[in-house]
Amino acid sequence: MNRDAAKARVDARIDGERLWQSLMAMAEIGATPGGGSGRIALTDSDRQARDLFVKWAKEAGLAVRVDRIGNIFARRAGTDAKAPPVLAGSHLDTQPLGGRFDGVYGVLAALEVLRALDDHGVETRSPLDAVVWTDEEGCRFAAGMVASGVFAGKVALADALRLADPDGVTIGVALEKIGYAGPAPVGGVPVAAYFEAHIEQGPVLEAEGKTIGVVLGAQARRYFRVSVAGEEGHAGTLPMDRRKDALVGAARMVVALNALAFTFAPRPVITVGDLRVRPNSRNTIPGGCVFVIDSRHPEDAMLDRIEAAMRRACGEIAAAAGLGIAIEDLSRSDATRFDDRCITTVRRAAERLGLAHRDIHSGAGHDACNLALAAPTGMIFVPCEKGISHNETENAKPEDLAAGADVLLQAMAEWAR
Ligand code: HGY
Ligand code: MN
Ligand code: MN
Repeated sequence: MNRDAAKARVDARIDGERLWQSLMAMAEIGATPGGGSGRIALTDSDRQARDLFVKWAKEAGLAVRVDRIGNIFARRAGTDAKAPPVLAGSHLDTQPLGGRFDGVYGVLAALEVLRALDDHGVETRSPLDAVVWTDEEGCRFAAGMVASGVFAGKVALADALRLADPDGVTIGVALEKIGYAGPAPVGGVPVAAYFEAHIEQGPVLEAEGKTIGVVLGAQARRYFRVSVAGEEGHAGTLPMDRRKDALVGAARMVVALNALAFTFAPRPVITVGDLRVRPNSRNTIPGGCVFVIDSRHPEDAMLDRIEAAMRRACGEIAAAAGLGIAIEDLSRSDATRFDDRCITTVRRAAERLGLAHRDIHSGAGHDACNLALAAPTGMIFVPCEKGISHNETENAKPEDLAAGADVLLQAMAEWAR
């Protein structure tokens, strides 16, 4: 290791056992039968996870504050209270049948870094914040990464608070209900840098035997809500040729969207995972069907073409079946390129720690994609078993999780000194 590298390295290591234990304790909240986690945003299990994080943060002597969209910031003071903070975090909410590491790893790795810096008596000039972003997954309120979007100035707070779940409960009401409608303004403050540690949620690092992914950026993503209107009718009496069956129309659209993905190169990913039928009764012909399209591609321009093709395909199917159709833009995130200085910080930290690493792009979206709009941002990936995620069997090795947290410690300390 050269002298500069040795000088640059902060002499502190995280406690891997404490990190692992905190992950396993958090995984007991909203544990699912298949061994995963189910903590939908702003439900009681999300509240319990938040409460546990706040308890640990206070026990670690951190100052905790909550902003108006429920983002939680646990602060370790620096020597200069006025210096812009270095932030690190992720999300505690999960998919309905999610894993024990997606999001929660980045939150608890950030907390572990602050604990370890205390253990080793390391001072930083800037304050350090471990952050929990509200509702990253967007399963319930459909936008996804909405709270980090407000923090980064991409989404208006009022619009975010008005987002409603299928039962009409808004984010604002749900935040009040779980006691996390905080007083602090959302964002609008200078941030020195943001880092997010996350499992890769893909197979590359494990396949190549690499411990650290130096994340260069993330692909573009667009969500659309498609509402198909037909006519309710009696399943037993209405002849087949006189029906306006909204579910049959929607099903044809889902199949067409899937086929569309194979007609572009490089291929996008197009998914319909959320589909609701009205009135959802076995002996009533569906009069309405609403589904969400999740479409992603590395290039924005290609996603423009893919969006036009998707709108055309759905429109033609609706017209041919005499169905009404409305396609609403739910949320979009352009292709993200992280800050070159943060990318170098992560790469050098991996090298200093002697960890096998490689540059990588993220197929998944992250709160870091929003933070990148407001501050120098970088991400650290660690392998997960067979690349599986958004699945109860999601798994990762304690030693890889610890290595990622050590890289996070070096990265945060470098930007905070
Ligand atoms: O959907 C995503 O990319 C993220 O995992 N929420
Ligand atoms: Mn995630
Ligand atoms: Mn996720």
